[in-house]
Amino acid sequence: MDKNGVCQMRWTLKPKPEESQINELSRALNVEPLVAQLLLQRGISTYDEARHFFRPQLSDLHDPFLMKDMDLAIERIEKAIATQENLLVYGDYDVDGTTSVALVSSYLLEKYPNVATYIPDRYSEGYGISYTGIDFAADNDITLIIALDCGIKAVDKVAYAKEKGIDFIICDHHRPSDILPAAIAVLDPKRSDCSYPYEELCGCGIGFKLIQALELARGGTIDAITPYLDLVATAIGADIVPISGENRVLAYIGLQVINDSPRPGFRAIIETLNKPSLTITDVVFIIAPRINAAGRMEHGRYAVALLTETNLDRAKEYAREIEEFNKDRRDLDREITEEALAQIRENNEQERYTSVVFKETWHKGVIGIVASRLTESYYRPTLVFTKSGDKLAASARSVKGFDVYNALEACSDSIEQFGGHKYAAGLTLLADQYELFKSQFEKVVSESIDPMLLIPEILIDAEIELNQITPKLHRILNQFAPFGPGNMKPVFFAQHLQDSGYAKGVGEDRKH
Ligand SMILES: [Mn+2]
Repeated sequence: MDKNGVCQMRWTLKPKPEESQINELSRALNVEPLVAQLLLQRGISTYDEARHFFRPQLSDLHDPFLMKDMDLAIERIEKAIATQENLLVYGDYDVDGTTSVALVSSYLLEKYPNVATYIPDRYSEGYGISYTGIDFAADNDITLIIALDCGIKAVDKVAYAKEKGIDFIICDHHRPSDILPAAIAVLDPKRSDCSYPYEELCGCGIGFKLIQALELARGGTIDAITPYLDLVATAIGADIVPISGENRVLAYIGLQVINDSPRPGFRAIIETLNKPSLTITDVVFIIAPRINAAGRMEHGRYAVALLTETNLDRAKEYAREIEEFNKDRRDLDREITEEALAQIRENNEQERYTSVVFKETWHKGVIGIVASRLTESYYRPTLVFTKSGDKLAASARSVKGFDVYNALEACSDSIEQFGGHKYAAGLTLLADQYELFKSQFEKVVSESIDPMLLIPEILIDAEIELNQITPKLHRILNQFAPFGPGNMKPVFFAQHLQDSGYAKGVGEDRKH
């Protein structure tokens, strides 16, 4: 933001495809060249690809048995059911994890009663498979754990479970390391030896492939499991995976389920909204934060309870509970963001390359959200610290094009532990290292970042003449939905326009 409070933006025009390609596709589809251009920019270059894009159908989904180890997973689950074993469906506390657990556990419960669920505690157990969770399984005579949205790196934990006579089936979409856990089956399309045709499924998407395989192996059809796609669409939106290929089909049909016949847990939330229908953006900004709030403020099992409830009245009670968690989360998030912005101003740190803020009392469940909010005011790599036990813990967020994980690695002598990826990471350090880390991180970023990356970018699909904007164009652009990574809402620009004097700010604070 400049001193007048105006946000500077960097305009980038996407490369335009070859004119000949545009004309060819435009003729093949009988659409305007502009529409053909947008399709080509989204990787759609033939009539057939366009047909799949505009009319996603369940029959477009891939055979689940193309996934490496799927046969082993199905065989083990069927054996567990046949011999009356106790099963545990285990998943992470975020939206992808809790929707996965809701999906797989409620499907299995349709067929077989001895199925329990487990979500680790965000604060005492942390992300992924925990020893506490395995001990819980052992104490309850559970002999098979199906782990969802986590587990691909849990080599030691899976070995520990094995010692206790517990088998694992892992359904994960995170990138594996060289050694896979010694599970009965490891379903992960990112495995180098897995030839599944689509790599970008989320955890809940893999859970869906698992139940699709179970259903097919039992002689059923896809129709039997279509009602579960409301969960999958929600996870796809919340986990920010590309909405391309198979994910587009799952999200498209899943949104129809959300709007036409949502499960009671979703209905309970939607009924409070006053919206005729939900888009994927609504799902991301309305449903997902509520489901996440359970794990942040209290415990992820509240989310699973809401998502698996079959009685609407009880679902409404759960939804009210979750609404309270979400309200608390929002209040904290607003309060802490204000305190953090004040800290930056008081320390005169407006002109730095990084935002690094800390207060002992900030709630650990919202520091990641606050870090994202701070980048809206100061667009630069950001860390928000709070106290965690006898150490400090932080959530890091980056700006587009800058690898914050690498930057943290360069400061590793003042950090105790860190993990994450290019745009978001978490770390812990000793309290007496904070000031050292803060200056190191500023130095590393100031020396390595391309200053251009500190100006937010608007990515523009195409130049347009105002007379090209017609109801017909609007209609066809609507058919590009659902939008998301890999298929963002088209952005156009027009040149030589001037303000005729009637422009005015709109919205709550006239900010837009
Ligand atoms: Mn996930």
